[in-house]
Amino acid sequence: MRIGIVCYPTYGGSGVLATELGKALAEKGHFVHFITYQQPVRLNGFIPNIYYHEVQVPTYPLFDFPPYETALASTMVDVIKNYNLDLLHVHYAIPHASAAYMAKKIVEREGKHIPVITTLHGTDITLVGRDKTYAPVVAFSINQSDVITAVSNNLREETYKNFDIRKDIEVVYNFIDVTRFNHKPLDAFKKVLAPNGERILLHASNFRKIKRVQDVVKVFYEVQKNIPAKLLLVGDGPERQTAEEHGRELGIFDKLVFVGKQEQMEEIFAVADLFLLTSEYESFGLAALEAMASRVPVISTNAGGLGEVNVEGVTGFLANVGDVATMSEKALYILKDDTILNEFKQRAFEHAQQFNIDAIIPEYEAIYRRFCKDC
Ligand code: GMT
Repeated sequence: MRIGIVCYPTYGGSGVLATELGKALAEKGHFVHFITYQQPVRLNGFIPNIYYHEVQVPTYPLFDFPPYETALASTMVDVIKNYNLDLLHVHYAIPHASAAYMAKKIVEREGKHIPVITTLHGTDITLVGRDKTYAPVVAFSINQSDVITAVSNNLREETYKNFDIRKDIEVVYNFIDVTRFNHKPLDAFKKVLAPNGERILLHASNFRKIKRVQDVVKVFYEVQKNIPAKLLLVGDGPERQTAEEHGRELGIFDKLVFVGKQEQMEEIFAVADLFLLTSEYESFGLAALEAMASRVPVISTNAGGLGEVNVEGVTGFLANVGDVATMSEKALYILKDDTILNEFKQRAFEHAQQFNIDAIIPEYEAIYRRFCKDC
């Protein structure tokens, strides 16, 4: 099949997921065309049947806001026509679903039907998309998609709650390549981080408000009072400074390791003992799944779809948003005892297998085949 994929090319979960999907589809012999404003971060290395089309947004003195969506729709039209695409799969509704609708209507006038599959990822529905400034266009363009998918049951429900959607929303869970995360810890790396055999707690995110990184620091504060521990914080964003400040105020800054944005997450997960995800909302929590695939148990909130990924008492524990006391207590329960920790590690790894790429890619292919019977 000839598939156009539209996504955000940055470190966010939706872009990572879309890029990994495109790479996996290409490996299965499909022709995949990425249409984005920048090379997707995970699109590293040459794969012959992957094409990357950069959306150029010309500036003009009149434009305070260069019209990205128009440039995106025009690029989609070019790629559909030049490569005779069979379908478009857009990730994150804003502005991808509405740009796809525009492109679809343009090529329709020239006799070409292009099915649009829209995958909803989270904040496109629960945060940004709900904003009145965007909501009517988001609802309209989702309804115009030929297929709508959501990455968890919770996000499906949230979408129905927040928008007047008149179509079925199908749940296709996020996935990971379990072989990629099945790494042995690098001893040298572990020694630098935790020279005295401290437990390593890990948080990775875009440090936005919704992640409540201050709760990660608070949980760690309680943990390090009881056992030798270090906290590794990966990623960057608006709340990083506040988290650093919080660490200084609590007098534990020397136990915090902020490493900024990193690409080789599998090396990092491999040295961790526990993953902390204290978000106010997560549609799914791809980072938690990556941790589990790396044999790292998870302490998370029970917000959104996190309960569909992290299983209470099996792969880790869940607590109400802001309930630092429970999260700390459960973290200590897991970390205090080697046997308990190893049991959680093993179960986290086993549970992650059901989200393996091999199981999920065929679900997307089956959706595509509805529109492309003989390709
Ligand atoms: O919030 C983020 O981490 C970024 C955001 C994105 O769209 O890139 O993530 C959302 O999509 C991910 C992939 O489907 C999910 O795993 C995240 O849970 C979701 N984030 C939120 O719902 C806040």
